[in-house]
Amino acid sequence: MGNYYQPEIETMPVEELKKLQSERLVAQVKHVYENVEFYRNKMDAIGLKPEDIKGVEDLHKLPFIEKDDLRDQYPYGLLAKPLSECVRIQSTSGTTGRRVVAFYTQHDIDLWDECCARAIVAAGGTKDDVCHVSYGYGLFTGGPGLNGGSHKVGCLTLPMSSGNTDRQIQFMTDLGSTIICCTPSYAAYLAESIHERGVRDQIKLKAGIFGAEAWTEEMRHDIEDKLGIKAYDIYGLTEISGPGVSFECEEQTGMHVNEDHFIPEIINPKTGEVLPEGEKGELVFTCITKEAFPLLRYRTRDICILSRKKCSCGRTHIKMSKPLGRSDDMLIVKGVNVFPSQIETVLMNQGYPANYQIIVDRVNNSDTIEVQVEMTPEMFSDSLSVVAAKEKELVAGLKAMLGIYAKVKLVNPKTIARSEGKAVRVIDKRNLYKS
Ligand code: DLL
Repeated sequence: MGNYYQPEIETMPVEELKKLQSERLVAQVKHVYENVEFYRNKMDAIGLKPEDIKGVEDLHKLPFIEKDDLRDQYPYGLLAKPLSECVRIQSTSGTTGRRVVAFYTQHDIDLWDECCARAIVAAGGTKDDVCHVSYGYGLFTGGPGLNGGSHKVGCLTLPMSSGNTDRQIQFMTDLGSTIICCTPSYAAYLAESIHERGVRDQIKLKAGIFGAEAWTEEMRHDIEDKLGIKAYDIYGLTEISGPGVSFECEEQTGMHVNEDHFIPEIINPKTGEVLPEGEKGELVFTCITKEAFPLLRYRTRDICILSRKKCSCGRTHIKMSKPLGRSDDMLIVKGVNVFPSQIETVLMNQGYPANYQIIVDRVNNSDTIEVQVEMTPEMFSDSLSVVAAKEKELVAGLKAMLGIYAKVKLVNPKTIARSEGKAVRVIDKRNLYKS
């Protein structure tokens, strides 16, 4: 049996949990129908009344909501509470065209913090721990979420944010950090840096809480060995609240979804049909406790499997597998969500042809992205320094669009392989998703 932050909820018998979900779902549907025109219109369009939703068994009757809906309703269209009751926004990283802004009341923040506290306690955290949070702070949900969870548990919280590895390691050794929260790629980089500096014996870490991007079991073992810790996965997305939508327990065989707040479903991404437990498909979430920004049947585009197999930790909440892929073309590079279409927009705006390739790799545990673009025949005749200047211009354009550095390589006309079917735009050499 494990440690729980809220044992009565985390180990609640499944029948009771379903009852709780049903009550909360009914109230939530009423809340959004009354307060959000978007939901009212969507439900009216299919003749669905709030009273038609009597419990979780009726969930499938509700229409889906997708990222495009969020974009269309930006910024205030999905708010279900007056702005005067909202205390915070968080947003997805980097992207201008596809920015998602999520709103929180104080109650929403409290519940989110509790979800993260559950993850920290599941990783062995107590008030005696020193919790080192190296997720980014700011609009990104990683830092604020784990920070809030750490406070709830009563750990001494180090709000490090990302970057400045020397300072990270110094605080870690001086203050005796015992739990580290960051992306798995940064954890691997930190592990390497700690070894390089020869300070491994001064590190007191016992656990890591890693998420926000895909990572493999091999990477888990590597980080665990190098740092002498147990590495736990944590999942979440800005739209649904942030980290802590689900988290791993000591069994390390999937992440328990905080089902008292989020109802997960798996659907066939092509037909929208709900699939039975154990089948692979797109993960959909319904928020049943959020006040300000409650999404119902939100399509995450993450491909997963759900399982209610009994877990040795004693938690009854359903487990989701690590995401096994995406049903759209979104890439996560250095923790930033990148859509190939954004890159194409920048290229087109600067007069390049649609012959390009995006190559993503991981070098020394850090993601790299290179965009190879064909020059037009006119550009080709230019001198080397002109080409270099053009590359620089594209790098700046991409930085403005994506928020990260992408290397640019201009190549000769007609050198990028043409395809007879769908163009292969993205080559991801990281092989992060395994099925
Ligand atoms: O990445 C929230 C988060 C912060 C989760 C810190 C965990 C730790 P977004 O930036 O909105 O939010 O990105 C959400 O990231 O749909 C997944 O595709 C991916 N993702 C998140 N966690 C994992 C994970 C945060 N553990 C998107 N494994 C999601 C694989 C993950 N992919």
